[in-house]
Amino acid sequence: MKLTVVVPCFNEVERFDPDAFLAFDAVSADFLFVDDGSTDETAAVLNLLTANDPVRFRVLTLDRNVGKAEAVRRGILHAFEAGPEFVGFLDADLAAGLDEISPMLDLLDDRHLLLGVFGSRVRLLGRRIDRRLSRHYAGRVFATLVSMVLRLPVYDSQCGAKFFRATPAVESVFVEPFLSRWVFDVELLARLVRLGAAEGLDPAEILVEHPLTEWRDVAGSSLRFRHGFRALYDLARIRHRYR
Ligand SMILES: Nc1nc2c(ncn2[C@@H]2O[C@H](COP(=O)(O)OP(=O)(O)OP(=O)(O)O)[C@@H](O)[C@H]2O)c(=O)[nH]1
Ligand SMILES: [Mg+2]
Repeated sequence: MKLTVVVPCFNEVERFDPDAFLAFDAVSADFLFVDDGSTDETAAVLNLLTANDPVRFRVLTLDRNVGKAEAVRRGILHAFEAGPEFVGFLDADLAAGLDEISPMLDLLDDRHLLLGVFGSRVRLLGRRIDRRLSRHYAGRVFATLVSMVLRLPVYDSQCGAKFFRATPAVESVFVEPFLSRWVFDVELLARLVRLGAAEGLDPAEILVEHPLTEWRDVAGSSLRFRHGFRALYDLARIRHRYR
């Protein structure tokens, strides 16, 4: 397949929409669901998909809960084994819909130096970005801190829709476990920037943010207010590690 999309899934039976994945055929893509110890019926729902089409839908089951960051990392490394042209990850709640994949892949197709395309929740005219106001403003403050730490004009590092050119260099970015369970996206960015710098490339040549057409706040998020403090602490650790 051209693209493998890694979908981290933890206790997603309430929010998961198998029909959306079954109906998706905009690009030649397969999906690798990473289930690390869900205690609800998530595994059964995912097995329905793999039974329906074992080529397009695969499940990587991890025996215990390792968190989104590690689930995504393990999924991406597993996806590389099949030698796709592109890899990426997308949240299972489809807050960013499957329709966002095609335009992001087109960017990677058109611009050969690009290594990563990141979905971005920008409230622009003609786009529908529905976020609770509290999350929106907390997100703006966090994004400003991320830009300062990475010295990078990134608008939204945390959006759960990211796609990459499946090169050995990009694979190397996923080899080491991430420092943070919640803000691994920031560390991922720092690693990609470092990768580009090693090749004498400016971040803007290898990375691009793509404003999503639609993003909807899906209830049932595993993110809690208290994780905010941990996220700030992890941001300081990432600054220390990558500066
Ligand atoms: N495999 C795995 N996936 C996880 C884990 N925690 C969260 N996820 C997945 O990560 C994605 C995002 O989780 P959400 O709970 O929506 O949290 P969020 O998107 O960061 O927060 P919102 O912006 O409020 O939606 C979903 O696909 C979850 O299933 C985990 O421990 N293991
Ligand atoms: Mg979500």
